[in-house]
Amino acid sequence: MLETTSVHRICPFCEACCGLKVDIETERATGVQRVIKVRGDDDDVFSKGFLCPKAVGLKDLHDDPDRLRTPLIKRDGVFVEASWDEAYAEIARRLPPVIAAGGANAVATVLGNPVAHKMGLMLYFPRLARMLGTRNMFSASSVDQIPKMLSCGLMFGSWLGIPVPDIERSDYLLIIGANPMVSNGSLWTVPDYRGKAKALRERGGKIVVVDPRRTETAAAADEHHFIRPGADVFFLLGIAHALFDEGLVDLKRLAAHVNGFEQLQPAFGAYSPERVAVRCGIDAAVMRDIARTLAATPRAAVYGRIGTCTQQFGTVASWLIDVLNVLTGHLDAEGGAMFPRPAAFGANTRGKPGSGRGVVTGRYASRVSNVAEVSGELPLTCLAEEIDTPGPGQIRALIAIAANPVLSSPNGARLAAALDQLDFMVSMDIYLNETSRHADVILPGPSPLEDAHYDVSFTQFSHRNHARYSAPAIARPAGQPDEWESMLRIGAIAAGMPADVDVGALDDAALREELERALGEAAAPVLAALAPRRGPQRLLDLGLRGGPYGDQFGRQLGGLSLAAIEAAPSGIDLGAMVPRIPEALRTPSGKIELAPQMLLDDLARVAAEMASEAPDMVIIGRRQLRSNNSWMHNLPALAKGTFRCTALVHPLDAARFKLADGAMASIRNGDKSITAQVEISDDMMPGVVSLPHGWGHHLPGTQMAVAAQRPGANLNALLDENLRDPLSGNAVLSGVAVTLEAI
Ligand SMILES: Nc1nc2c(c(=O)[nH]1)N[C@H]1C(S)=C(S)[C@@H](COP(=O)(O)OP(=O)(O)OC[C@H]3O[C@@H](n4cnc5c(=O)[nH]c(N)nc54)[C@H](O)[C@@H]3O)O[C@H]1N2
Ligand SMILES: Nc1nc2c(c(=O)[nH]1)N[C@H]1C(S)=C(S)[C@@H](COP(=O)(O)OP(=O)(O)OC[C@H]3O[C@@H](n4cnc5c(=O)[nH]c(N)nc54)[C@H](O)[C@@H]3O)O[C@H]1N2
Ligand code: SF4
Ligand SMILES: [Mo]
Repeated sequence: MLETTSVHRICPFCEACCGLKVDIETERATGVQRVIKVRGDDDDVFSKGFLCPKAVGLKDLHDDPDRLRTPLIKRDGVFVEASWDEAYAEIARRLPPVIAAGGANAVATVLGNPVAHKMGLMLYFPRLARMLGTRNMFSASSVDQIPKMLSCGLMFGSWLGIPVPDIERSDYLLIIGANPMVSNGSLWTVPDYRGKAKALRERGGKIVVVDPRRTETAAAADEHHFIRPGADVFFLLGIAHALFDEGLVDLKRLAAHVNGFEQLQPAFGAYSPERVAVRCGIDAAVMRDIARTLAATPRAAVYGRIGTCTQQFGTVASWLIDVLNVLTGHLDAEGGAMFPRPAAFGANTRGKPGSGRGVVTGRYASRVSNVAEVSGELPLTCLAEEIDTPGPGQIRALIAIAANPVLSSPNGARLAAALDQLDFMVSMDIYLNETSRHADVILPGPSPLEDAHYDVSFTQFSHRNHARYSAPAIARPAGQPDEWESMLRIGAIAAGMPADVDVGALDDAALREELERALGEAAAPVLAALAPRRGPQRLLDLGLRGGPYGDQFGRQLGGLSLAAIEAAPSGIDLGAMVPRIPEALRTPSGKIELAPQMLLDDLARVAAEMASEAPDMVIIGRRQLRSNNSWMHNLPALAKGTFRCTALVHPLDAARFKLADGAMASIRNGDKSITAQVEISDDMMPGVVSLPHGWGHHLPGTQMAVAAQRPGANLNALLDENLRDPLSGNAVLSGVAVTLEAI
């Protein structure tokens, strides 16, 4: 007898967080379950049935024979399958001696992108970090969004209090260095960007895209302007200058809530549109027109993403984007760039409303290159040197959690060699891939369908407020622990406890202690109200009930709780974003800091760059609809079809470098070179080549049979790990000079 059920699932693959319906067939007699079909959930209050081609990958991922289902231990250089007890015992045998010899900082952690998509990993990593007590914490944030976190932290007071375009009520969007048509939004959770952009244009609104490539987003916009990679600061300064110059500045309601306004005009004085035009490659008239339209449109927003972050002026560019939103009165206004109000775990819904401690950087620095800590982490690009440079404080063990930095960060070859020098490495990963092959122990998490989910991260960036929960859809194999349990166990082992410690009891004790510290006497009834839930569900229930829409443990009738969202499988809509300033601010002054000193100071570097010659040919990255960073190339439904890891070049560049469409070319940056297939395209700005990242699956010792068939070229193998935005420490991934040669 077969039974078919259909369950709601929040897609864990990208930031759009679409609600899906997964049809599952269960064989009554044996209990064996199969995924039959994945489709959009039309009833989902947030995504309303939208899904992209990657969603079907959920079935392929669940079924993938290469997906690890058992821990692996490396014995004499070869991975062998092991029981969970054996794997933890191996960690207990090898991790504590590293700490005993080198201290807490001898162990490093590195977190990858899927951590943000997993409730258990996201909620429990802080516990692991506390038990390890190391300063050597690294993550994909520093090859991604940390410049935006820093600029928003300085301006608004919390690392993750980041405004997002209110697209459904906006009439003008300026999109810089982002391709939401493909990425489905980032630091902006916006399922079906395409449909929302179409609606915006149909109501008479306008979308302008600024990108060195005529992207899918640009093709569906009203205007597209090529920009020289890395030159966004000049373009943004040009617009800001025009706003002052033409008397268009109007802060509206925000005028009462800003500090530093008078410092802006003098700081921007040298950057008239006419002066920066050549440097950024955009006509002065275009910048002036954008300034006027922004000022004249009551509902408008400026948004930037990867292209504006992963460059040498990432933090300043990210700052200037929000400066433009403030100067035109569009920050925190309907149809502008607004602050979501998440139901739980919001960076700017906790603590006292209206002011806070703000953010600081550089509380410590990296050992080798003396690079400042930002948001409690060091740049991922410093990881290799911290491992391969001997001396006190050297990293000797690594815990990698859902991370593939050998492919996803610059100069992975150096990092790969460094990983082999470690005394011990654990990878919590579902594949034996380019990074986990270096581990001594690999702990595989459950398939996403076997895991519960709530968007801890992305409700903070959602264009509309909502709360949704997915219970596990499929029963997991016997003995498969949750990832949060594995993290707690590793932490306990590092803290000197035995490998078979009762992690449930540890979790109970940690929560009790935290609540007692925060609530004193009132902790006991709260704990009682949360019972019998445990683990992430208990933290989620606590977050929801104490959150801005919560039932406040009975004091707010009809308020949210986990039980309430469990009872609404397609989610609960919490309405459009609402103005939140000053309440959302967590700066010490209780004001928006428009002119943080660190950012003003960095304008000196901008001034110096203004005079420098632009390179003849530079490389940038791109994303693709059927791929997600480095790890979805093993899923047959996504990997099939046209080969996508191509180097896009403009016909003029193809002609001068004698490159033929479909032929191979060598791309070189100093002593680093890769070979990639050329695709000639007039969507490119002349002088710029675009290659997606996350490819290069030809490395030995991995177990990803489908990906290995068409490995592609690794963009990051060309890039220099020492090129960073000095303020945020973020890697420079865009606008790097290269030479091209036909093979
Ligand atoms: N040149 C260039 N480089 C880039 C970028 C770029 O634009 N250009 N983009 C950067 C960005 S934005 C990011 S976010 C980073 C991403 O950098 P990473 O996070 O290092 O890379 P991913 O490819 O996302 O790798 C995720 C890893 O998690 C594993 N995984 C997947 N699901 C699970 C799970 O449920 N549990 C566990 N434990 N593991 C899981 C995968 O097998 C894979 O090993 O790459 C960055 N690198
Ligand atoms: N399908 C798919 N979706 C994804 C991912 C994926 O790999 N595939 N990855 C997810 C992740 S981890 C993230 S962080 C998000 C990223 O989301 P987005 O930022 O929207 O994605 P990208 O396609 O990297 O867009 C960056 C754009 O910047 C442009 N660019 C490059 N250099 C410059 C520059 O100097 N200036 C300007 N103005 N533009 C420049 C590139 O041409 C590109 O179009 O996407 C997420 N969603
Ligand atoms: S856009 Fe695609 S990958 Fe992203 S959440 Fe939606 S279905 Fe999943
Ligand atoms: Mo990312």
